[in-house]
Amino acid sequence: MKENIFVYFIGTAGSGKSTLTHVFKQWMNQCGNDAVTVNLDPGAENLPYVPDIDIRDWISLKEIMDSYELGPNGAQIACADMIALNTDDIKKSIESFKTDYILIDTPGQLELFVFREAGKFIVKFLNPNRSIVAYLLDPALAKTASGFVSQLLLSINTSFRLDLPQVNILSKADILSDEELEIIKRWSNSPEALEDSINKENASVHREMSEKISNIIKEFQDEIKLYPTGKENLQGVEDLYSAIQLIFEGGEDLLSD
Ligand SMILES: Nc1nc2c(ncn2[C@@H]2O[C@H](COP(=O)(O)OP(=O)(O)OP(=O)(O)O)[C@@H](O)[C@H]2O)c(=O)[nH]1
Ligand SMILES: [Mg+2]
Repeated sequence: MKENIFVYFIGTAGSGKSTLTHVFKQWMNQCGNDAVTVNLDPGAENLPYVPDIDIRDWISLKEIMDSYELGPNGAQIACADMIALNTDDIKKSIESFKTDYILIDTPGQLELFVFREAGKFIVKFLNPNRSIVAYLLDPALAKTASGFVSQLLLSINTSFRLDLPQVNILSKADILSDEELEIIKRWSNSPEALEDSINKENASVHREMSEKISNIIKEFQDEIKLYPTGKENLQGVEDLYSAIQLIFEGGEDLLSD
């Protein structure tokens, strides 16, 4: 068996991380591949799946709020740092599964995992060499050119912070009309089309800043490869899996072992 791959599902609150973690595992199981799910969100309520490993077994947001008299946001920050103290247990738990893929559902607010040192620490501790970020762009926030750019900047920021291979996903693609999906695809294929749309959208006072931001995006990627996914019919998951396999195994399928 090859060394396992850690996939971190990261995105803004409500972007579909937990759902995609679930859908990805379903797809893996259907294909006869082995995967385990890890919930790293101590405040998660009503997860769409039952995690194989659950940070809530070690840390409870409610208990932290009560013990330290913190509000939900302060408690989330305290929890984010406490997760790092439990990585040894989490690692042992993961190792007990002997699986191919570890699907990690990160906390609702992206900044808890991406901007705090605890996130970096967890990645390095679990496996720095076989980890990838599956970054979810929420279509509800990416329908306008400026919204799309803001989402891309967060994606670049995540890449800058965690310094891991990264795939960009357009989650919940099923809520977009065909026309909306085409426009977003055009923006991702052509920085010029994106810049053109930003210029049409923004008042001239913003134009100079928009150009500078567009240049940053161009420097990172000439073409932004976006993987649309949707929870119905496991839409887009096979392409996402192939992209991850390509990065780590040169495209070789697990089943070919
Ligand atoms: N139509 C549609 N809705 C989706 C999809 N994925 C998620 N949703 C819905 O979007 C909402 C948020 O989904 P979650 O998977 O909980 O998102 P999340 O990023 O884990 O949310 P937090 O952890 O709370 O930040 C839920 O109501 C989901 O049912 C999808 O592919 N299609
Ligand atoms: Mg979630």
